[in-house]
Amino acid sequence: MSNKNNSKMEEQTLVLIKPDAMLKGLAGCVITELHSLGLKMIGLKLVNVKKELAEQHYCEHKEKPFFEKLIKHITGEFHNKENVIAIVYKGENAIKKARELAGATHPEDAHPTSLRGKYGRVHSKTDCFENVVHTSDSKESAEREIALWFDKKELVE
Ligand code: FUP
Repeated sequence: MSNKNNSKMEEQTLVLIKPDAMLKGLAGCVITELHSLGLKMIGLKLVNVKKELAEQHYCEHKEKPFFEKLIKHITGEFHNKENVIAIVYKGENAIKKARELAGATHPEDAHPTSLRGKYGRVHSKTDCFENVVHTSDSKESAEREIALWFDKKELVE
């Protein structure tokens, strides 16, 4: 019998495996850890991130001093032009669960067992937050970001 209350809690979130993690060969391991959250993967693709998509994705940070670096990071300019893996997960509290696994934005603040705590760093020469993954921070952001990265028909529901 289906539980109507459970379906109300279902949400979707966007996860991006960033170029630093791709260059280090961490994609498989990141996906394995995400699998442990018990969420359903409903979309996945490899993206060669162009400046326009990067700027749209991070539009809320447009005025921040680190914006340019952020764009260089996600477009792979710091990491040998690496691509990004974009994934949509669906499930109960998907947004909170994915963010907890990711850890705090600054890798040194991130819990040591989180993805950013384990695999992230701030590069001492570029000052880039090599923080492994992006995960949506709210339902509104998730909806906006998923629509930006995926066509509806690319999601398997
Ligand atoms: P998060 O939601 O944890 O990815 O963090 P934010 O949306 O606050 O920041 C987006 C990205 O900006 C982070 F992935 C890293 C980068 N950033 C910096 O490079 N410097 C800063 O001081 C803060 C954020």
